[in-house]
Amino acid sequence: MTSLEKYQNELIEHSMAAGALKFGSFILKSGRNSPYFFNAGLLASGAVLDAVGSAYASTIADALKASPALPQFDVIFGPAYKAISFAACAALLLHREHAIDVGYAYDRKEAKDHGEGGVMVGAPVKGKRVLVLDDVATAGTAIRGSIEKVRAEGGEVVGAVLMLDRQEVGRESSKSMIQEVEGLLGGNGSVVTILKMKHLMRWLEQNGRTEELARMQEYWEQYGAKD
Ligand code: OMP
Repeated sequence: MTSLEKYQNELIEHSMAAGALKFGSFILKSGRNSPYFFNAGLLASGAVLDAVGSAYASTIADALKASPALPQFDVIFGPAYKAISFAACAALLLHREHAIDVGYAYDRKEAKDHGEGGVMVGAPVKGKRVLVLDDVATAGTAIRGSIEKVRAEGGEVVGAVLMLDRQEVGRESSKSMIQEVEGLLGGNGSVVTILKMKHLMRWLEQNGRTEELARMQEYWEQYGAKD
């Protein structure tokens, strides 16, 4: 793997300093015992959000220019709770650093039955091309839920952007989570990520953290999605 982009390095360093990225022993939602855990809820200061927003914005802007490209979109949707602020920062930094102006929307976990009502807040998604933004994905359960929510509101999901793809194989399918979610989006939809497990391994290697790297390698051999 080639060297890390500046924004990837910065996001890892901020995440380590904030205690959001930890190496050790952690039981996941899947029951797997992982040598690392990423708690995006701890990315919680102005400086850190600046790095997070910048990393999302650079990943999105690069993907819009890539081939095959991330399709053009009108609105970023960040699901409650953690992704709400990240989606706001991504929209802000897309505008400030890349001159791309898109809408920003999020949902409520409980529907409001008065005032404007409903579960969606922010830019309307009905009839719009929507990019779903989320933090960590393992099996893709959360991201699938977000796609359904946007569709239920009449939006067309054209892609997704993740902070971290843990690159794990599912229990029932030999396909990676990314392939499965892209399949759900149809022909043109694509899923892009700021970081993958392999980037974290590269960072450990660059920083001489050999013990942690060895444990990551072991986990990768057991559960890594090698596509
Ligand atoms: P999926 O919905 O299976 O893709 O997993 C995403 C969820 O896993 C997150 O919303 C967290 O609840 C949790 N998680 C992390 O936040 N960080 C990790 O490093 C690993 C997990 C996890 O349990 O797999």
